[in-house]
Amino acid sequence: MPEPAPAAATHEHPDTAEPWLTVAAAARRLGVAPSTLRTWDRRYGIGPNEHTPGRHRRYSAADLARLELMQRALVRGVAPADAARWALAAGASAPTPAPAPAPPRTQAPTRTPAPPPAAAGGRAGGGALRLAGAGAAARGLARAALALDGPAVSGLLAESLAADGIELTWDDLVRPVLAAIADRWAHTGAGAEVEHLVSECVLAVFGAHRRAAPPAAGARPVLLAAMPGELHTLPIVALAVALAHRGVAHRYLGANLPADALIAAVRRTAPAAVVLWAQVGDTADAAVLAQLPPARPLARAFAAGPGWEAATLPPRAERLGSLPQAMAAIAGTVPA
Ligand code: B12
Repeated sequence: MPEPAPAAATHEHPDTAEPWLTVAAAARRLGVAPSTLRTWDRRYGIGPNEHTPGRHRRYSAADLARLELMQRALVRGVAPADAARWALAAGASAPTPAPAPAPPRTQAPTRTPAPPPAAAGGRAGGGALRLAGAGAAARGLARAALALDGPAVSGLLAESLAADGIELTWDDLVRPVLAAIADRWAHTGAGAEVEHLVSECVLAVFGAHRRAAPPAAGARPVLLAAMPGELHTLPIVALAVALAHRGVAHRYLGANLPADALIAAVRRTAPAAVVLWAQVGDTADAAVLAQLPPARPLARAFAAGPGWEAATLPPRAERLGSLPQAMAAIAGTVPA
C-alpha cells in the first residue's frame, strides 16, 4: 500500500469558496491510501460529489464526513459494500458534517479504536509496537490489535482485502504487524495474547475471502500443508487466498499434517504441485519431501518458509521465499 503523497493539496471551490481536498490530502486526513479512496469511489460509488474540469477528484467536508462514516462501519466488521451503502444513506440525510449516527453492526458491539496516540503503533499493556516505515493502515491495525479489538482488526483486514487484494494486504499490512508483535514479545515477553488474536482474525477473514472466490477449475490441484509439528500456517493461508482469487484449484490441508496423511492426499488428488510450509528449522524434515509418491506427470514439490533455509532438499524440491515468488512459480506449473 503506498504512503499518501507528502504535500497537502487544498483548493477552494470556485463558487462557494469551500475548501476542497485532493485525493492524496483526503486520504491522509482519513489515514488510508489514496488507492483505497479511488477503489471505494469506483467500486462502491462513495467518492466526492465533484470533480475538477480535468476530472480530478475533489473532496469537500461533506464528502469526508461520509467517508468517515464508512470507516466507522468497516472497523465494526461491516462488509465494504454494506458500509458504503449505509454511509451514503446516512450522509444523504445529513449533508453537512453532522453528529454521526451509530453504524450498523454485523458482530457483537464493540468500541471504535481509540484515537491515534503519538507513538507509531499505539501503546497498551507494556509497550508500543515498532512499525517504522509502515503505512497508516498497518498502524491502524496495530492499534486495534493492541486494544484486543477483534472486530476492528477483522474489519480492517476485510477492508484491505477488498480494496487492495491479498498480496498488498499480506506484505504491507499483516507481515509488518506480526513482525512488530514478535519484536515486542522478544523484548518484553508480553503480547502473546495480541499475537493469538491477530492470527485468529487473519485466519477467519482470509478464510472467508478465500471461500468467496468463484470455484476454480483444474483437474490437478495444488496441495498446501504445514509440515508435521508445524503450527504456523498464516503464509500458506495467504497463498491459498491468492490462488483462489487467481482461479487456481487447490486443497489447503492446514497445520501439522502427518506425513502419512500427506502421502495419502497426494495419491488421491494427483496434484500438480505440493507446497509444504516450515516456519522453524525443527519441522523442516527433508525426508517428507523425498517420500512424496511419484505422480504422472510428476508433481512439483515446493519447500516454503524460513524453516527450510538450513535443510538439504531432495533434488526435485524447489524453495519458495515469498508470496509473489510462490505465485509466480505456481502459475508456471498450473495455468489458471
Ligand atoms: C503468528 C505466530 C505464531 C502463531 C501461528 C498462528 C498460525 N496459524 O500461523 C502461533 C501463536 C500458533 C505461534 C506459535 C508458536 N510460535 Co510463533 N510466531 C508467529 C509470528 C508472529 C508470525 C509467523 C508468520 O506467519 N510468519 C510469516 C511472516 C509474517 O513472517 P516474515 O518474517 O514477514 O516472512 C518471512 C518468510 O516467512 C517469507 N514469507 C512471508 N510470507 C510468505 C508467503 C509465502 C507463500 C512464502 C513461500 C514465503 C513467505 O518471507 C519472509 C522472509 O523470510 C512469528 C514471528 C514472525 N514475524 O515470523 C512467530 C515465530 C515464528 N514463533 C516462534 C515460536 C518460538 C513459536 C512457539 C514455539 C511459541 C511457544 N513457545 O509456544 C510456537 C510454536 C508452534 C509450533 N510448534 O509450530 C518464533 C520462532 C523462532 C525460531 N526461529 O525458532 C518466532 C520467530 C517468534 C520469535 N521471534 O521468537 N506462533
